[in-house]
Amino acid sequence: MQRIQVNRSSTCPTILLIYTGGTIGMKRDEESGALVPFDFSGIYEEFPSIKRLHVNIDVYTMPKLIDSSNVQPSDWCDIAEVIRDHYESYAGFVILHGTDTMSYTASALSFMLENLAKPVVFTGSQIPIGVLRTDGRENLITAIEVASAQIDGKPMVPEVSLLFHSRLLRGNRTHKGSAEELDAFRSPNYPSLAEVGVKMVYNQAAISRPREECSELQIATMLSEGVAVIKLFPGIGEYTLRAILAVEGLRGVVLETYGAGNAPTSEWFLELMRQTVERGVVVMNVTQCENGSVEMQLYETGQRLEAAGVLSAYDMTTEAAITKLMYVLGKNLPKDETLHLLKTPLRGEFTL
Ligand code: ASN
Repeated sequence: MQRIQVNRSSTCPTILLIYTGGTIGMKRDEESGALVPFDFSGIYEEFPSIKRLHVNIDVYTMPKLIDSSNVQPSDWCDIAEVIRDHYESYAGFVILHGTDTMSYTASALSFMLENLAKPVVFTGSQIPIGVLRTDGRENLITAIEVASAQIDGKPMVPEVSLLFHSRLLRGNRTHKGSAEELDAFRSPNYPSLAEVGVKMVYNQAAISRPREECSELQIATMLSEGVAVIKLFPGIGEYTLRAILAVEGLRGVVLETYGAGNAPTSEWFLELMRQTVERGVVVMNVTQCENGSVEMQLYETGQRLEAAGVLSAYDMTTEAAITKLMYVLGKNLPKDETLHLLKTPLRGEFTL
């Protein structure tokens, strides 16, 4: 892997910019006119204004720059390892990532980086950085500012966050909500960690801080396979559902239900859920609604699901629920400990 030191001044904080690919890294090749990956080691030449941030920036380019649609859990592990290997040398980290799966990576990393006490800020862009009207320049500059910001000599945002357009959001609360708008990310059930306007206004009460006695950063790279998402719809076929749930190696299911966590009360459906849970598969209930929380006690349709052994994911995004299942099941703990971790907010991913 390549690591380029761009600049260093002992009086400024130093952050590590980890470049993984995505639209933000694209620039038009002058000869061919095609969009090609931009070399971020030339960041100061390209954007001299970055020097005014008084931040030293080292650039770490991942060996294979990818469109984020190609991201796999092994890529999350590679990013986690880069952070771990360079953790002590940097005040914070900015991850340049494609927007399509950025919420999945940010959610996964929030769980995988155990005892994190420094900022890890994800950003990207909808328009390539080499295009005049790019949103990447502002996103990049603001993400660098967040990763290096301090309060009382400590990092301002010591958690995994996602900076896009005019908001800094908790990574595991995000969802890419627009394929076209520059304001592309939503945090449906949690307030912004900061609003980016004329000033950066941090929402101190919403930012999570490590405990005083926080131990060393550990990374969890054992992520479970066998996780599936099932979205309910009126008319979902019994045989389809049976086939999905019968798949070999299935360990966890994120069930996207209606409203406050409701599902059909037909006997075949509930019996199938019961059998699946009895087989040891964890089923987590996430709402299909854009915002709000699962509340299985509210209606009979939710109560029956709870009685079948389905767990509430409260107001978690599907992205957070999938990656949390991969992370928790990857620990291969006894059943009661697994359930305890799933029912506990580990990184502020849901509100009870
Ligand atoms: N397909 C791109 C990606 O996710 C989209 C983007 O970054 N805007 O890598």
